[in-house]
Amino acid sequence: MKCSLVLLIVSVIIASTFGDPHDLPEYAEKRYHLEPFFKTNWFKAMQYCHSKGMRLITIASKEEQRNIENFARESDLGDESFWTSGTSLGDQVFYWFDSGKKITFTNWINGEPNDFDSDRKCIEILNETDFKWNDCSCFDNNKRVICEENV
Ligand SMILES: [Ca+2]
Repeated sequence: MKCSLVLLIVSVIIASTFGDPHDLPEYAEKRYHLEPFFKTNWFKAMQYCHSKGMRLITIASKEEQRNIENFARESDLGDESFWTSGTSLGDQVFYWFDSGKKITFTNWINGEPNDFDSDRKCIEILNETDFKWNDCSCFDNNKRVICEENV
């Protein structure tokens, strides 16, 4: 009896010290994968992530933005741009392709999106602009791919 009481007290102390392991911020629930060997267009990027059982990145909050920035910086690739799953293909507004959700949190470069010729329907993030967003042609072949999955 004494032993189980001590065990219970220790359990409560551990739980209150370390918290519930499921109670993590949203950004901590994703794992990222950077493809270091090729650059490609948005469609191939999407296909590549799906082939790995992952998704092209979605940035739904400030925390996710910061997490992806840190991840991309750690890759140490220098000035690069990276595809996100953000697009306005088939729509008049930008949405996250994999979740189908309208984009609410944004981090555009000043003056963006500038879709004046209706040809810039996919969202890239650029190292050189502190990972702010730009709408560009989905057919640009010069961007890197970051995939994500839930953990
Ligand atoms: Ca643009």
